[in-house]
Amino acid sequence: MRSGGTQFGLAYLDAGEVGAYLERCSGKVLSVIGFGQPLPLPQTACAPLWVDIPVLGAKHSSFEVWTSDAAVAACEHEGICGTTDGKVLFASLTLPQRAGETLEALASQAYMRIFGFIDRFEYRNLLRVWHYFPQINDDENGLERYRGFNVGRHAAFVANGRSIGEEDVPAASALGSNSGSLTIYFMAGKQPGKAVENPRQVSAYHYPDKFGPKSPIFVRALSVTLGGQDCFFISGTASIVGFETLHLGDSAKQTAETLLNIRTLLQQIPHYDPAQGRMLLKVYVRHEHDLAMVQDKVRAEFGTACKAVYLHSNICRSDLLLEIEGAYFNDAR
Ligand code: 3EB
Repeated sequence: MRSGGTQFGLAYLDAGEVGAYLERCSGKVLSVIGFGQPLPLPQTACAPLWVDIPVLGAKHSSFEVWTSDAAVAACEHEGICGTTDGKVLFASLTLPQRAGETLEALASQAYMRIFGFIDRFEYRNLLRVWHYFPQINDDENGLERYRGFNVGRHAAFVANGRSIGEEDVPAASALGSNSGSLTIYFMAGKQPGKAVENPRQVSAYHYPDKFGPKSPIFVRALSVTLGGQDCFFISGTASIVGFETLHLGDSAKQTAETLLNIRTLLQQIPHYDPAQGRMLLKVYVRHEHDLAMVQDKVRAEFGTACKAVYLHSNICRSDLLLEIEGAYFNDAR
């Protein structure tokens, strides 16, 4: 970060760094999401969100902190706490799954509440959404829970009159957590972003129904300028070409394919320059024993200037062994 002020953007911090960082960015923190072992944190506009996914490597916790270049105010509506800097709206919700209730119904309720929230504050454009829930690959009433989630998300988009095409669809990721309920956090804008799809992949919202009765709703990447930063949000990216998973059982080849998919997205940024800007990654690895291999390949691709956090998580297709999401920031010209 440049000296003399907070920038719009993202930092991944460990337990030894996050406290001082939050103090320094006081009044400009949009959102704090903790992974791994919980830790007491300095007060922010909304309470930090916790996601029960273990952090891989030497550290026990990792903190995802979104900050603004401008003053941040809290905004609350129907039990959802959010923050805004006048350009983006951040918020999260955690919905417990009660006995007899399906994840499909819960996903639909969650999205209806999200749409109500962003419409209320007039940040109607979802830019980036993160979804976490346990037992993502388990069966629920004859359907994999991730697939049920997709049915519910789809129903809410339809009920809200949102089109399922590039103009209304955010970048996203959906991963398994170890415990907890359905946890979603999101960023919405006054202005829409620009969707970027991957020519090597079928758009997720056009997946055939062999992957579930309703397609997932996300774009592969989204670019938007916020707070003087050109931002490029890369959705969860995996070893999928066309619509099929490639390299079944081969985590090294899946990693290479995933990195090629990310490279293909980055190539669509006008004037992309890997030597400039800041790249951050969240790498979700299904099997802990793949960590060193994945780290080596990610470092070879992006170098040491790229901050990467490694999490031990189930991926939304049972044959996927890893998934990588990213964010790239560059000073807007
Ligand atoms: C894929 O490419 C992998 O359901 O919101 C990646 C990012 C994936 C987001 C979502 C799912 C989602 O299909 C899975």
